[in-house]
Amino acid sequence: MADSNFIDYVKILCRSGKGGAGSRHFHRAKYVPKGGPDGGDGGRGGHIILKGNSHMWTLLPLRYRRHIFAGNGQSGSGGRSFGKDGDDVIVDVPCGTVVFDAETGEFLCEVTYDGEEVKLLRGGRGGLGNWHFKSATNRTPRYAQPGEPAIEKSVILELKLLADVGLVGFPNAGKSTLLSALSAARPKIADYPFTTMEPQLGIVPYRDSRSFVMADIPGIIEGASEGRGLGLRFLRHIERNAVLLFMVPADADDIRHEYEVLLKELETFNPQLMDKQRILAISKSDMLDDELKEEIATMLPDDVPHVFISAVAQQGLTELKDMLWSAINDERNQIATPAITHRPLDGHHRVREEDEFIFENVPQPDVDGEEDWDEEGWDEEYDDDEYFEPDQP
Ligand SMILES: Nc1nc2c(ncn2[C@@H]2O[C@H](COP(=O)(O)OP(=O)(O)OP(=O)(O)O)[C@@H](O)[C@H]2O)c(=O)[nH]1
Ligand SMILES: [Mg+2]
Repeated sequence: MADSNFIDYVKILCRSGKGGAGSRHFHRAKYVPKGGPDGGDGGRGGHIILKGNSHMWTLLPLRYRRHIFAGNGQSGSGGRSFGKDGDDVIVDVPCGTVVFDAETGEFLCEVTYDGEEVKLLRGGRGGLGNWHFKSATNRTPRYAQPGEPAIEKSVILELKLLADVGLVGFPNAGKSTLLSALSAARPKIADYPFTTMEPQLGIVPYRDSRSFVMADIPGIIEGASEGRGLGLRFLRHIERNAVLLFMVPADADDIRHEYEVLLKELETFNPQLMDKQRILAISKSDMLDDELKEEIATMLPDDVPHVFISAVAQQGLTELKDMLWSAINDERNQIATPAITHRPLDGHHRVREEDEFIFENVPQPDVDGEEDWDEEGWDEEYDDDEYFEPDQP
């Protein structure tokens, strides 16, 4: 998958900025023999902020940005001068990006809509300068706070596509053909399994210039939830869809069984997917005559509405769009509300080729980073233990 443009998983090392040290300084001027403490406060370290961008649809730009470091705050100085705040880093991500801790797999945050800003790592606060510590009993405090340390974290960003309708079916069910018949998307179509290797989005025009978004994901096979086929990688893209359109081809041996296998895979992957509204489309029904359709209809599961379609012969497509549209607009299925909880990543999510791709042949970041602090005027005299615990006179 290394050549692909659709990247839905990246691992990045992030570090917020360290707070600048407070200054320990005394006012000195001609005829002012004891000017008193006037050391200013250190500046705040830069935050790392994620920002939703609806023009992005993959995490590709981040694949080549393995380290994201915010600026450190500068130290305060005499005359109660504040140190400059460190520069924040704003990282554009596609809507639907979910962030996990790469060490523990714990869910950290998500970005869902355009323009939404989420603070991933907070910059360290700057230390207070020595003039804050002057008191009646100690008029010449010789200490100031150091800045708060930076936070460093390795994170995994995962993209979960936000589409109204997700196509669910075995390989070769005709999913891509349907997407190309309904939208301007031109996915590759062929009569062998796993033609589609990465998700595709298409905008489906509907009556009165309304439209909805449909996602074609790679075919699912039995055992996909355990990683067989291309399954697991892509199942997460249907977590965020309002409606799931199951597709079983008319020439399947047992339509009901295929539907149940698909359902079972989704349930094993994430039981919450069972709460989504489903529609069953019998694809390639140009191969059926009316009599056969009636016969098949009696054998279909009755907990799901069904429709016979043929993308090639353009049959049943209007009826299908009507069904999808009313399901999408059903209040219970609005994308904004479904509370899908992002389960923590487990071990086998993390050990993947992408990790190697990112971290192979790349010099590991300088984690101790002492020089960095010196550049920004970090005062060696203070150690972190001293923070917020100035010696009392
Ligand atoms: N007769 C008929 N054939 C169809 C129809 N829709 C798709 N096909 C054929 O079925 C085969 C598979 O179609 P695709 O759209 O690539 O199937 P897919 O579900 O996207 O398959 P994967 O991407 O491999 O998961 C192709 O040879 C299509 O021409 C249809 O409505 N009628
Ligand atoms: Mg396909």
